[in-house]
Amino acid sequence: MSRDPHPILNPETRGLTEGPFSREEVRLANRNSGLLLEALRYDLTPFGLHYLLIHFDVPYASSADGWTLEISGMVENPLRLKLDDLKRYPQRTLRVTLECAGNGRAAIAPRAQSQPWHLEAVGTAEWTGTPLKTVLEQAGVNAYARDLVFYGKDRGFSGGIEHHYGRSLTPEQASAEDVLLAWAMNGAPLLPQHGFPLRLIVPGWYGMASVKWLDRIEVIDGPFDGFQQTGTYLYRKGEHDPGVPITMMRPRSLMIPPGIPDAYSRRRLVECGEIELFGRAWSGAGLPIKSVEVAVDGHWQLARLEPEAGQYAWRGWRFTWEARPGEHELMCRARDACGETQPLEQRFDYEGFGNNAVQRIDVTVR
Ligand SMILES: Nc1nc2c(c(=O)[nH]1)N[C@H]1C(S)=C(S)[C@@H](COP(=O)(O)O)O[C@H]1N2
Ligand SMILES: [Mo]
Repeated sequence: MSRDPHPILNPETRGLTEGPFSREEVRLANRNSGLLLEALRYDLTPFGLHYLLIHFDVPYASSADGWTLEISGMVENPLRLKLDDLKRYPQRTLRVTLECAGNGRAAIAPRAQSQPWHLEAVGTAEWTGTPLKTVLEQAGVNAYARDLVFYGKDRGFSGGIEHHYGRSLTPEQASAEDVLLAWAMNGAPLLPQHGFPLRLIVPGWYGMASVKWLDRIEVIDGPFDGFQQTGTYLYRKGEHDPGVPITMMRPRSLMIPPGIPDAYSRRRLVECGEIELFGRAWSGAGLPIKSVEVAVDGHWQLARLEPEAGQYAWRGWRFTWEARPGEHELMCRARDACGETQPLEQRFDYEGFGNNAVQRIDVTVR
């Protein structure tokens, strides 16, 4: 039997590629903007500089008035909450660094055909909302529940499967103190692209868990097998590897490229003398950063850490570099409280996930 060649229902399997970026990758890169690395300077990423990852289309919501969050399935009291109802629960504000699990994908060779991030899929914001736990207590989650599924209003196709963006957490993960139903970012209503009017924030996890445009929570008695849960966001060595689900962020540090750039190549020119390098470091699961090291031409030295700014927020670091004329390579790497550190070379992952290899910056000093 010949295969239906329909490009949406039976898409060509996306494989691995090398060399030039495809038209599709460039289009995705234009939709899903990244943090400008010089914006690592801000403790809180200003509006419009926080990275974006949007699988389908941003759903249109002109105001929060018509929005409801439905909690159904294995609960004693199914709930239908308007945003104003949610705002009557206790509120919390948490400073959280979010990073996309695909950050660094473009550096993996061969690379998965997807959003081609270099290093910039990160940002830090103060998210205000109601602890999910409080609302779940009111709904009364059944003791035999296995998964809570969080659905966004956005819908589309991936791998030939039509679905609303949906991700699950176990009852234990969902009732962690710091998981928020968030309606504000840096003190203002969410921007459309960040999930207006309501999103989940799951601190310490890679970004895919923090479901945007959240309008439905379904409590189910078995493991959720939706596409975004079991069809992707797995660490896999190859197409047929069943893989390991991706959860917490791996440690990473980034530095602001010093000096001035060439507009096209982004190569840096620095004046000789004392240069203050500045960057950020973070890890997952609320783990503190233990150290950041900087290497000039392969020679590693400790950077100075700024005070912590919250359990889930990136931490600033500084390093004074005595820049001498010539060509140099700068690197930085973070180590977290579990002793996990960043590898020098990216490890291979079939879909390009979890690449936390050290950042390398080539600099000319004159
Ligand atoms: N509903 C919905 N939620 C979503 C997504 C999405 O496409 N749809 N993208 C996820 C992914 S992969 C990431 S990395 C983060 C990005 O959040 P941001 O765009 O606010 O930075 O949102 C997550 N939540
Ligand atoms: Mo992501």
